[in-house]
Formats: sequence, C-alpha cells, structure tokens
Amino acid sequence: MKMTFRWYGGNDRVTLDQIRQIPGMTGIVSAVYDVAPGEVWSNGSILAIKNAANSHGLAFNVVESVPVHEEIKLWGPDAERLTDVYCENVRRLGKAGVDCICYNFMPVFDWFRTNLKNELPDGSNSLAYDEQVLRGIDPLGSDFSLPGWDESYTKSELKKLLERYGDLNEEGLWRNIGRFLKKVIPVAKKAGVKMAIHPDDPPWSIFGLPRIITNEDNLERFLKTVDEPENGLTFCTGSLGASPENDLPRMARKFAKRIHFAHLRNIAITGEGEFHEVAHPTECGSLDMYAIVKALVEGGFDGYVRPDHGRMIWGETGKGGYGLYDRALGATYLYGLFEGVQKTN
Ligand code: DNO
Repeated sequence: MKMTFRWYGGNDRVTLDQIRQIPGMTGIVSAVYDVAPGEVWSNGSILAIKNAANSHGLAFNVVESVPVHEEIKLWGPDAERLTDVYCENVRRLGKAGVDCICYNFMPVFDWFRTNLKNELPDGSNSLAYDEQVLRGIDPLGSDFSLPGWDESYTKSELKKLLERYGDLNEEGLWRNIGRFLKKVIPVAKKAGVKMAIHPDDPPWSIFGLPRIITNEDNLERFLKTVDEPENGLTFCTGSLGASPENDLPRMARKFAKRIHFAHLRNIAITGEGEFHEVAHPTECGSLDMYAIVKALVEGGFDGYVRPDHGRMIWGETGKGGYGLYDRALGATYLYGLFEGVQKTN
C-alpha cells in the first residue's frame, strides 16, 4: 500500500509543505487543470507537477482524473479522435512516471451532493446527499449550481447535452465504455499505466441519466469487458457504500487484485437515498473501515490509497471535502489500520 494525498496544484490552499508532514505520506494525486477535457496535456504541465512533488520529497505516480469527454460517453461523431487524444495523454503520463490513472464514466455529472455544508452535531460540516431533495432539483433551472467540481457548462450547453443523452440507456453506455476500453487499455499496457475507473457517486441514476459503475455485478461485468490487469478499479468506499446493497468487504476481497487505487472514507446512511460524510473511523459512520482494509490486504491489494473527503474542522474553509485537517487525520487512521492488519496477517 502506498499512501497518497490529493493535491489540486498551485491554487490549492493545501500546500505540498503541509502534505509532506503527514506521517506515512509517499506521494500526491493530481492532474493538469489548465486544459479542457478532450485536449492533449502538455509535457511541460505534466513535468511541472512531477517536479513540484519531487522537490517536496513526494512522488507523482497517480493522476485523478484524465476526464473522459462526453462525446466519448455518447460515442458521437468525434469519439474516435477524442479517444486517440485520451490515449496520447496516457502515453505522456506513462513516460513521466505515472502508473495509475483514475477516471470515471458518469454521464454529465461527476459526484453529486445536495448539501455542501451539512452541519454536524460537533460543529464541523461535511457533504451530504438526499434523494428527496435531488428529485426537486431541475438542472436547467436558474437556481441550479454545480457542486464544486465543475462550473464550465452554460445552461444551453447543459440542455443540449442532456437532450443528447435522452436515448442512451444503460446498455448504450456499456457499449460505449467497451469501445473506449478496447482502444485505451492496450495503450495503457504499453505505457505501463494501470487504469482505475471510479465508481458512480452516488451509485444510482440521477436526473434520469444512466449510471453503470454501481455494484458488484456491474464491476465484474466491467472488468470482464477487457479482462486485463490494466483495466482496473478505484475502490471508492464512500461512493459504493452509499448503497446498502453493496457489501464492501466482500467486494474489496473479490476485486482486490484489480483495485489499483483505493479512496477510503466513511459515510453515515440516514435513510433511503440519504447519507452524509463523516470522519474516517468505523465508529463515526455506517461502513466498517477495518473490515474493508482487512479484505483489501487479505485479497492481495497492492495499490495506492488516499484518504477521501474529509469534514471541515477546526474552522477550516476551502474546497468541499478537500481540506487539510480531517483528511490528514484520516490518512493516519488508515495508515494505522493497514499497519495493524498487515502485521497480524
Ligand atoms: C470526488 C472525486 C471524484 C473523482 C472522479 C474520478 O471527490 O472522488 O470527483 O475524482 O469521479 O474521475
């Protein structure tokens, strides 16, 4: 296991000087943020991240994310060309020493929350989701704003995009992801890069759009689509764990060898389709973090780990889920779980 920390680059309030002081930290997880999805990343931008990390004693082996253009998910007229661009980014990253790329295949919306500042009883706050609230939201309405991960769509672009997805059902999305994987995985293999798809968050359809990276059967189907080690998973416990039907320790054990990246965090499920994020330890939420780590280790997991979303504590403000303090606490807790499980195995 290699412990890593997400870093959003020079504009991140959390600095590399701070990250390097977290015990057990080996590297950062980052991306090139100055180009739109579907463009080639410059070697200069990639190297700048690597040099910044290395000069702080940290590795840069993991990218999150190389975004998949919507045209690819829809497999529109420009999909082949955009997939070639994607492959070029995989090659460039491999050359720069990146060996794990996280990405997702969620139509239009990445992770989604209905409250970005949910007050917790102890005075901290975290991200929360409530399906009832979601049902009342019109993404094309004037008061709709995207939750922190993307502000780039205009209303008319969003409208067009949603219309284009109108006819695409889950099977259509499976077909398109298959086309994407068949081109990308052989390139990743040659480049020495493991691809790690991120599950859909939450792991069910939102706004009528299809979502397929959601449960054990679908993860299995996904892995079989191109049955190569380079076609792997990001095991995000907070995403998959939002559905009580997902037995996370069982899935962690079963897929361990194809899990290249683990996003470990806890959530509290408070009702049907309703949950909020909590501190990492098992006792704080609904997920058994010890059982998950044990299953990963015993299943033969040997990938990267990062603490995922933290709460905002001690008065910290900043990018929802990505403050310093609670993620740092999470990292040391997770480090301890791994140490305990590894030493007793
Ligand atoms: C949220 C993240 C996701 C993730 C992408 C991967 O905090 O886990 O935005 O980076 O879905 O492509």
